[in-house]
Amino acid sequence: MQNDHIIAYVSIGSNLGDRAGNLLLAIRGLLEAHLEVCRLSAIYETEPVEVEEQEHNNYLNLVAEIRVSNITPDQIMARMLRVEYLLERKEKFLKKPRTIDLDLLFYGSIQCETPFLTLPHPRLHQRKFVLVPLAELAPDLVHPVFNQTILQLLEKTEDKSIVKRWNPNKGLNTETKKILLDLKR
Ligand code: PH2
Ligand code: MG
Ligand code: MG
Repeated sequence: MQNDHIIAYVSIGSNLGDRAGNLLLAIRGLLEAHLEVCRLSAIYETEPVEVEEQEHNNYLNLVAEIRVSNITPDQIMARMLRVEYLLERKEKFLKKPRTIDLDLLFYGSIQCETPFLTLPHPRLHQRKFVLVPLAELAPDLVHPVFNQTILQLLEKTEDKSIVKRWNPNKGLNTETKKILLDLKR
C-alpha cells in the first residue's frame, strides 16, 4: 500500500490578538502534529459571518492543504482540536485574548456524518471566507454532495460578505511604511 495518501483541506481563522501570528502558530501546530502541510492559500481579511452582534472584529482566514496517510478523519480532528487547545491554553497564561479556529473542510472526497464531524464541512458552500482561499488551491475540486467544483460554488454562493487579500502593512503608521519601502529599494 504505497502512495495511499489523501489530500485534505483545513480552514484556519483568527479574529483576536495577533491574528496573523495565530495563523502561523496553528500551521506550526499542524506540522508538529505530523500533519504534512503542503500548500497554503494567501491570507484574507474577512468580514465576520454567522456571529453574535458584539463580535465584530474582522477575521484573518486561510486554507491549508495537508497530505495524510494512515489516519482517519476523526484522528485528524482530534489533532486539530489539540492544536486549538494548546494555543488557547497559552492565551490564558498570557492573559491575552486570542482565538484560533481550525475546521476540516475535505478529506479526499469522503462523505461522513457523525455527531463530531460532518464531511465535507456542511457550511463551506455558504462561506466566502472558505471558498475564496480554497478556490486558490483547488478551483476544480468537485464537492461530492453538490457535484460542483469549488469555483462553481464560489460563483453561486449567496454569501455577500467582504473577503479581500490581507495587507499586512495596512495598520502601520506612515513613518514605518516609509522605512519598509526604503528597505525594498
Ligand atoms: N468563523 C466562524 C464564524 N464566522 N467569519 C469569518 N469571516 N471567518 C471565520 O473564520 C468565521 C466567521 C466560526 O468558526
Ligand atoms: Mg469554524
Ligand atoms: Mg471549529
